[in-house]
Amino acid sequence: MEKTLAIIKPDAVKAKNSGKIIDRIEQEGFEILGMKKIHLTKEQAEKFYAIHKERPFFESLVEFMTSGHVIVMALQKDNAIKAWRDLMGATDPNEAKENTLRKLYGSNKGENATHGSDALETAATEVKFFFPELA
Ligand code: 3AN
Repeated sequence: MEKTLAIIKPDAVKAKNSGKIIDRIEQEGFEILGMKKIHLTKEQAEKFYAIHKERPFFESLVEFMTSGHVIVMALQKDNAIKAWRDLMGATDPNEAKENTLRKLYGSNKGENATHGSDALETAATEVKFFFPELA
């Protein structure tokens, strides 16, 4: 079965929405293989988002992701990558479908409550980044 990396971002943790998000993950049939609450260092965030280094929002993304605790999870399900991205909704919460996590709990393109891997290769890299024991 497929694995993906999910992150509950600092905005959602601060707003005390983590419990509701984790409940949704379980109700939608994902198995949580690993979960931890951490405060990313600048170095970790820069490394994790290295693929976006040239994007204009890179610095603010790193600043936001290091602004508070996050909850990182390795999730497993059939087609976990797409299933988790569907549950999150569009990057911009204003464009996300009703009842998706970003629609419910996100504020804008940066503070959008959750992260999810976007493809098989990135999922493998991202799961390994936080849960080397699961790789
Ligand atoms: P997704 O997380 O839906 O795959 P990407 O790959 O476009 O979206 O964006 C990667 C990360 O950069 C996301 N965590 C998102 O919150 C952030 N991001 C994307 N666009 C912007 C933007 N215009 N301003 C601030 N942050 C952004």
